[in-house]
Amino acid sequence: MNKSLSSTDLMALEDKYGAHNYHPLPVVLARGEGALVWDVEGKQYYDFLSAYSAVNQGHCHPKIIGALTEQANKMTLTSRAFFNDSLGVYEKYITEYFGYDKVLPMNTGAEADETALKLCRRWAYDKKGIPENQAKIIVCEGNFHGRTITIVSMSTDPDSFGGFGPFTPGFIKIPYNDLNALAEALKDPNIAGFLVEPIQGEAGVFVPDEGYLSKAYQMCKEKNVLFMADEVQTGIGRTGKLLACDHENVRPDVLILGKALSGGVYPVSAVLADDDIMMVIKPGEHGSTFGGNPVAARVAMAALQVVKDENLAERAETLGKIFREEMSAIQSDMITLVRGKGLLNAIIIKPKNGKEAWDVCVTMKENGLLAKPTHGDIIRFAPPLIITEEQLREAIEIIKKSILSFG
Ligand code: IF1
Repeated sequence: MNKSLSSTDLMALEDKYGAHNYHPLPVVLARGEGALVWDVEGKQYYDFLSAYSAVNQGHCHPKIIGALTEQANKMTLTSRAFFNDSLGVYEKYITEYFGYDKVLPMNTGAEADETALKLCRRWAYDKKGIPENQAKIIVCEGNFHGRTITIVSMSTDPDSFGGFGPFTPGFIKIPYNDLNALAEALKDPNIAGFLVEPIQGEAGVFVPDEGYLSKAYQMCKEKNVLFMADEVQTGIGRTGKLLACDHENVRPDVLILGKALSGGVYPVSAVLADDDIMMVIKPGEHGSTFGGNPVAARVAMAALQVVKDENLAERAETLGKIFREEMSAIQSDMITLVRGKGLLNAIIIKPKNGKEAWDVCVTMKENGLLAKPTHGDIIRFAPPLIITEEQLREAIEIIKKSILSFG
C-alpha cells in the first residue's frame, strides 16, 4: 500500500499524525545499501549522516542482516528472567573485543548513559565511601548524552533541557577541553565520576586538544574518580580507531557504547567495566526488558565482526584525511573551518547572500548527497565507513559543486 504513496504524501502523514519533535530534511527514504540510499521516487543519494554514526558498517550489511533474520526466525525475546543461548556468547565476545571483565547490555545510547551514571553512584557509595546521596558527577558544557530527564539535567543546551524541569541534582558542569576547570572540580571529595565524550558530536564535532583525554584520565585516577567515556557516537571505528579514546591510549573505567554496536540494524547499547566496578550492581537493581535479547546479541556480534573483518577503523583514518584535505581545498568563503577525526567531520558555513547551512544541505540533497546542519552554521559529514575511495571522491565533488553554486 505504501508503494503508491509519494514523498509528499508520506511527509504529510508524519506532519499530521506524528509529534513534531524533529525538523527533517525533505527527503523520504525507502531503501539503503552500503553508503547509498534511495528515496520513494527512486532518486539515489550518498548518506553522509549514517543515522548519526549508527550505520558505520553501511546500510543493510548482508552479514548483519543475516544474523538478524537467522536469530529472528528462532527466538527474539526471553527477558532476563531466563537465560538464553545467545547472551553469554555475546558477553564473552564483546568483553574480549574491548578488553573488559564485564558488560551490561541495554538498548539505546541514553539507557547506556543512565546505566553508567547509576553504576558510578553505586560504586561511589559501596567502594569509594562517599556518604549516601552525596555523590557528584562532573560533566562537560555542550555535552549530548540523550533525552531522558536525568540526562537533560546534565545538558547546557536550552533546547534539550528547557521546560523539562525539575532536574536531577548531583551534576557539576565544567567547560569542555579545560583541564584547569577539571582540576578545580576534582577538589571536591564527593566527586564519583567524570562523564565525557572524546569528541563532542552534538556540539558540532568539537575535537579537544591533543592530550586532553589522557591528562583528564590521569587526573581522575589521582582522585579515585571514575573516567566514563560516552563513545556512543565516536566509538566502533568512526574516528579512525576502534575507540576515540584509543587515539590517546586511554582505557576508560566505564565505556559506553551504542549506535554502530548494531550497525544501525537494531537498538543495541552496552556499558563495559571491570569487576571491581560492575559487580556493585546486584540482581534486581537494574535492567531492561529488551536488553541483551538474543536478536540484539547476534546482531551486535555480527556488527563488531564486520568492523574487524573490513578494517573499518583504518578505512576511516585514511578516507578522513582525504576528506578534510579536499574540503580545505574548496575555494569558497562560505567554508570558514574544517574539523574532525577519521570520518567524523564538520565544516562551518558562513552565510552568503542570505543562504546558510540549511540551504547548502538542501542543494546537496538535490545533487544527491544527504547531510544535516546543526547549530545553524555547522554541517556534519559522517558517511558509512564502508564507503569506497571512489565513492568518497564522487561525494566530495557533489559537496564542492553544491557549495560553489552559491557563488
Ligand atoms: C536524536 C545529536 C548526534 C550521542 C551520544 C548518547 C546518545 C547520543 C554521544 C543517545 C545520541 C543523537 C541522537 C539523535 C541526534 C544525535 C546527535 F545531534 F543530537 F548530537 F548523533 F550528534 N551519547 N545522539 O550522540 O543515544 O538514546 O539516541 O540512542 O535524534 O536525538 P540514543
